[in-house]
Amino acid sequence: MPKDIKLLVTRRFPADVLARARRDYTCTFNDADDLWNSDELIRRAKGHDAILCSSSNKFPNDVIAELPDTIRMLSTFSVGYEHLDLDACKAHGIAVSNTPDVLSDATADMAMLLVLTASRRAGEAERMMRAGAWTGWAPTQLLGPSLQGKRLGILGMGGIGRALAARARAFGMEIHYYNRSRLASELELGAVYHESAEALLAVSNFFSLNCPMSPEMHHFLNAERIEMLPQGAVVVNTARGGLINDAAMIAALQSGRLFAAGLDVFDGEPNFNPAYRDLDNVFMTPHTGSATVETRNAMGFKALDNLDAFFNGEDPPDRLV
Ligand code: 8YV
Repeated sequence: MPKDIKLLVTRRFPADVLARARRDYTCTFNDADDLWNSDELIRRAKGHDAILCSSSNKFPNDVIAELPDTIRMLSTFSVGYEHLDLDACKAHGIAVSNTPDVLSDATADMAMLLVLTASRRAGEAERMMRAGAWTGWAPTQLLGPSLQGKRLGILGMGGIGRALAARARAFGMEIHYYNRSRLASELELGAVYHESAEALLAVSNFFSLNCPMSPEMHHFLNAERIEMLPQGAVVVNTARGGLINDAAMIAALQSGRLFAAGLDVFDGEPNFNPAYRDLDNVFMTPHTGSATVETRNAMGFKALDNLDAFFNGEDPPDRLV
């Protein structure tokens, strides 16, 4: 690897990832792990050939346009790439790659965790224990719906959706899905395909968002679509917060139209609608779907593999542009 390639590393990624980056590139690191704004990103990019970033770094059209001409590649440490304007990158001759597949299992684990914690009221239970408010076992204490025999609707049957399906099958759930295209039967494994997202909503006792974020999907789960879900459904989101209209979701959780929600991602995160904090039937985690040691290392190594390929004159395996 040409050590003279200058790489800007925007976040403090896991130590083994940084060590490999340091070994192979001339790096500028962000030891404080500050979240640089657009102006800082542009300023710090000067004198570099490539950027290793995360989805917390936003590269819309105007930022891409202001990047120095020396930048030839953006490698994002994420499967999602809605934070990068791909058209603008293409127009400016900047290659882009992401890190698919390696985080599917960890993210599906988190989705399953949210299915369980939301339906079995784990947040409420834990708060009760910590508050010393448990007065003893009771026959109807903290009851929630069983998973067995229930329909889990998965919106987006890519790697994460399929990994969630495998887990949910083991819990006795019936898998339903909507995807842009129907899967081959060896990938479908008996899951029931629906012709539209709306048809999927209508059968989903449990509904999991596992699709990419795009302008068309902004606030997909709005009041109208929540009404399509069966009464008392449970919603989980490990994809992107912007897929949900929070006001509609909060109203449905307050009224009991939805039984519960499990949320790992939030519109405008790290800020989020404070009304969620007052809802007992919401279980929340801070965007930690891929947060296992092995997964975060694998994401970093994949991001570096893509950079290595590009600067060796090969096509990056996960090239988006
Ligand atoms: C990351 C994610 O933790 O990969 C993604 O798209 O949302 C998460 O796995 C985060 O985005 C890191 O950039």
